[in-house]
Amino acid sequence: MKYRNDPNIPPSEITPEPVYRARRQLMGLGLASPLLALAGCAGADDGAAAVAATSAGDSADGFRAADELTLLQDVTSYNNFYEFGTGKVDPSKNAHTLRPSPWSVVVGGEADITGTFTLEDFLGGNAVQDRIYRLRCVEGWSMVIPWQGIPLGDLLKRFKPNSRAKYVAFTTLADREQMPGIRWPVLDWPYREGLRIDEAMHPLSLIATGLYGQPLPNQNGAPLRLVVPWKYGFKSIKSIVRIDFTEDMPQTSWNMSQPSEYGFYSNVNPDVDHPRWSQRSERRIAGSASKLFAKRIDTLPFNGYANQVASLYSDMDLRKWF
Ligand SMILES: Nc1nc2c(c(=O)[nH]1)N[C@H]1C(S)=C(S)[C@@H](COP(=O)(O)O)O[C@H]1N2
Ligand SMILES: [Mo]
Repeated sequence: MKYRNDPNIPPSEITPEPVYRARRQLMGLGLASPLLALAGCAGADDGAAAVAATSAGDSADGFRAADELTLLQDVTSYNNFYEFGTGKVDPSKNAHTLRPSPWSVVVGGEADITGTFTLEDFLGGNAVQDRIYRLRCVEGWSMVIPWQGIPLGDLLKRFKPNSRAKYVAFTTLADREQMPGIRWPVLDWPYREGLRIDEAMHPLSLIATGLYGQPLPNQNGAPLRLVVPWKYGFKSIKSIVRIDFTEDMPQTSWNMSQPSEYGFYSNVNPDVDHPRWSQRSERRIAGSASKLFAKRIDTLPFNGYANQVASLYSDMDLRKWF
């Protein structure tokens, strides 16, 4: 596929701002207390006047967002991956110690087929697909990323989940040797996330193995990570080593850390403020504009994927089930 942006902007143009930002955030929040959950939520972005967001040009299935892409340089240097540090540039500096190959994935719980699978066996020869998804961090910034991957549902079906499988739980690697951030009790490691089974089976839910036509960079969750574009970014768990089908709603790291701030569903919802900041708008990091001056746009319900996913929640009060 053809990418609409030239990812080769000189590093000199993009480096200072994220460094500045990361420092500012760490200072502002008092790094002295790593237990304080700064995590996927290191303070809200506030900013300039709102302009309308649009999902008008998206493909009908939601697989290809029409929005301007985020530069590869920004996708790989402004990350949340707390296992490698809590600063935005920490994962790009530290994740070289992750060894994404060889890799295996444990599949367990309520399914006919369970066990430990090599990455190749887990992916099972499914054709890799191209997707362009918006990803909206709960902190108030967003990106538009061209992913390569396999629909999660296509992978899960092969393990034949049984009728008790109501949820799917995901676990990230937690290896002190490969992940320097694990020594800090910022979150209750390993990082855990979960989806309801119908959410997991939705065609938009993707297991990404690459971006911008290259293997997934370590800082973006090599060798395989979840991408659920209608939910806040923290649901998109990286470097997955374990998947369990469960009858009960699984525990998730952010919900365990701050249950009043992070619910299980975490659907992008401009009508439900985070307790510490508004979720009405977002800073869109896209194109060659400096991240510092990234334009502020309105946040859309379900991150602009309402046409595709709102029916999953038709009988739910989304203020209660945030
Ligand atoms: N294991 C793990 N997965 C994670 C995180 C993390 O800290 N650890 N951060 C989450 C958050 S808060 C966001 S916004 C996205 C960021 O993905 P990106 O860095 O590829 O843009 O990853 C999510 N997945
Ligand atoms: Mo996030």
